Amino acid sequence: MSAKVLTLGEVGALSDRILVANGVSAPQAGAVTRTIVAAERDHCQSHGLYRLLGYVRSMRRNQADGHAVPEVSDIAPSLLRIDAKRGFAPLAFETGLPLLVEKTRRQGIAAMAINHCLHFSALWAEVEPLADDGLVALALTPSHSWVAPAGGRKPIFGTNPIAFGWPRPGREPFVFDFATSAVARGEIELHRRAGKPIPADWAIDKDGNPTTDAAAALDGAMLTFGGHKGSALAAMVELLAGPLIGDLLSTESQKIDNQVGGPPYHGELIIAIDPAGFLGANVADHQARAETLFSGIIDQGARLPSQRRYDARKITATAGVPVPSALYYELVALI
Ligand code: NDP
Ligand code: PYC
Repeated sequence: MSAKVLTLGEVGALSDRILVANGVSAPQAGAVTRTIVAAERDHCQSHGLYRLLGYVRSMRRNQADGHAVPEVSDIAPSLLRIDAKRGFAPLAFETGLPLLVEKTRRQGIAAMAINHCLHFSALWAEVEPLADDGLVALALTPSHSWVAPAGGRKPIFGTNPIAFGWPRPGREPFVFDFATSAVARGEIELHRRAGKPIPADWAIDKDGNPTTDAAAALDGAMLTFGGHKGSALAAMVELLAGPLIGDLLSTESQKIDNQVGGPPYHGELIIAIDPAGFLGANVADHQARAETLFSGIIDQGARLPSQRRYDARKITATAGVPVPSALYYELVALI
């Protein structure tokens, strides 16, 4: 597959131009572009430039409000709500972040609900800044109903990611972030675009049979990771980032999308914890104990989640990123 190499600056400029040309305001476009550049920088292509195709579809079909200005509500000492007003999630997140951090430092724990947002990004981009700031963080969001429950064959859950961040003084935080489906849907879509087969345990076709055909998988139902365990976690994400915060389930988001293939429209829950809340002056001692856990993992040849991303960013800063030519020209045609 031929590819065009872009610098990260060129990735950002292309993303901004496409969004603005399709009616997205500069603040909304800037925030989306920051997540797209970060994803390409970290070799997370399933949430990089390719997502612009869906963002633009949602603009052209009037699903997203590209000029939405997120509204912050300070609803309790430990709670805040951001109404994204049908705008994209990244600007809503950036708008609420300072107050979330302030409340967490004051109360020891705080939660931010983002409502009415279109969410198409990777969640590590949200827990990493919190962990960089010394806080423990958890983020959850449902998506569109693409995933069958363990023991069933009909899609009901979203791909429902869970992201967790733990601060590590003087170094990159411990962060993991994965879908509760066997894989993110974006990964199956990239396999379809590249004409590549998928592993047989990612999805079933519309007749309920295991499939290695990416298009048949997208037409059928994705599977949860770890069978009933992933299924229960997917349900938890639906509940915590849906009914608990007064927002939609993945089935409801799917209905609103009405086959457009745009970003899920729903809510997100972000919880932040200040280690000093429990530990007071003893934070450093206990963080040192956490480091022995990480050493115990690494010393036996295993790696920490996110290490691949952190390594990638050292390379892409100078080498740039390869973008499949077909995708590049499809994107340029959107301007
Ligand atoms: P992956 O299976 O690619 O990776 C999941 C996590 O596991 C990452 O933190 C990864 O770190 C880590 N990991 C992978 N291999 C290893 C290993 N051998 N040892 C230790 N850690 C490892 O993720 P998914 O396909 O499930 O999800 C991809 C992205 O899709 C996520 O960022 C998620 O937020 C996003 N997504 C977003 C949705 C939304 O609604 N907004 C919906 C669903 C998914 P590393 O990155 O360093 O490899
Ligand atoms: O890849 O499953 C996915 C996804 C859904 C919303 C954003 N990413």
